[in-house]
Amino acid sequence: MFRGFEGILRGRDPLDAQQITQRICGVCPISHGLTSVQCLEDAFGIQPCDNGRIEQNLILLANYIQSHIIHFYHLAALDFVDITAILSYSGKDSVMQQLKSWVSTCLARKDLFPAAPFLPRFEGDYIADKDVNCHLIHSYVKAFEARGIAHEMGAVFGAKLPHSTSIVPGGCTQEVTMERILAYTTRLNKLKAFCEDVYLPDVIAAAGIMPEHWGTGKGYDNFLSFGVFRTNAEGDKYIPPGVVINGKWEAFDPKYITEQVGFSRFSSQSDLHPFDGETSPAPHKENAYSWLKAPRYKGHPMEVGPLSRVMVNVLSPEDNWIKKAATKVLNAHSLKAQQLNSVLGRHLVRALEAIWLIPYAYESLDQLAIGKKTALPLSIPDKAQGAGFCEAPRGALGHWINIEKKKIANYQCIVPTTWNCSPKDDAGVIGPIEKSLIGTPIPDPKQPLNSGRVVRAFDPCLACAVH
Ligand code: NFE
Repeated sequence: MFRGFEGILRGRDPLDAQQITQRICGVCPISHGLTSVQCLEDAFGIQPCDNGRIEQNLILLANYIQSHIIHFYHLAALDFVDITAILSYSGKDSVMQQLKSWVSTCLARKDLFPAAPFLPRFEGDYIADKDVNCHLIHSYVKAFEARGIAHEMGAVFGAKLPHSTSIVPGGCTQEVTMERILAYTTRLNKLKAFCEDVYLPDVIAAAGIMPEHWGTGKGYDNFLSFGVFRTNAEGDKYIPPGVVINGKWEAFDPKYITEQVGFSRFSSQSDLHPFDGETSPAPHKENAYSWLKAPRYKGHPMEVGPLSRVMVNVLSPEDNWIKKAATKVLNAHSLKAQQLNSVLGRHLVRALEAIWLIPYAYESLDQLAIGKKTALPLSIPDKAQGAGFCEAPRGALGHWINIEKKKIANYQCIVPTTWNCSPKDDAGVIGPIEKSLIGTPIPDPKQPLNSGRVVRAFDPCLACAVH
């Protein structure tokens, strides 16, 4: 659904931007808030103080873990898990028993189908083993609790979640106290256990049962990452940025980003850099088939997301911790880096990222300075331009602002799913998910289960993509 956030922002106080853009989505609001704040910091000519920067990272990190868990269990797992296997559940867990009764009601009452979250579904080659299914359904239920813990953890420094009220250009308004550090740490301990003992083993178990999906969903060999988690005032990032085009690494330069609208429902001029971007909806435009613009880097469609964050670092000429960690996992599972460009590869690197970020969270908590300032004074310039580059859980997120007379004159967001779900560009070149669908085996065209598996492995969010 087109909402027109860019239009909503025009004419407003620049400080409203990080509150309004967080409303683009309830799943990744922190990424929008932080990208907006970085965009404003760039326009205001300020850098966050250390405490504020670390708090921002910790809020985002909590949102990453929440988002990765929701994706695997609540958005994608039922592409693999046979939910009807719960009918054979004979254990005592009360939530599992309730679920069993609901699924059995859904099967008996066909008239309830449109309202049910689990059925109807495409029929096909779900996991056959009933015990494995029941184990994964149990994890599905536990994952709700884990997501709740992650939201609480983000709210420690974010003041509330989903939509944080504490993030500001230059830092964060939550003071650093021992109570807050402990509140975050106790929740992090629980999430560490969930990610290590449940999430990653479940992904590996599902992959072991359906190894054919190492070979489905291959996209372009084009990967883009803006890098994320600022480690200092110089702009270094814990997950470094990078670009891979046709398998070849290069450094990221924001000047190469444009958006094309040849097949998009916009009458705006095509191929504009976001500083000059326009958002003029044209619902009835001939040949247009999407509310998404087609973002391009040097004219190429680019995949974004956890896989891109890994690939730009694995293929980087620089040594870095991601390359080391990824190589270790690839060797342990006898996999080649190219095999990650697949349905299972996208699920695996997402789960790995959740685990890899946990030691960084502990390290960041240690760096907080109790009682020291968390934000800086700021003033809004009469006229300025700024850009913010961050990584949302689903990939590269950029915001661009033009300020005139202390108000927002233009604001543009290019969002991860806009990259991944991009329609054709002006030259008719298809987007990354379109590309990854080609060649997908669909044994029964009436039950295109595999197409759902390919698309959902990217973790698309259309609310974000269209905004
Ligand atoms: Ni609505 Fe989002 C993430 C952003 S996806 S979830 O992650 O930004 O386009």
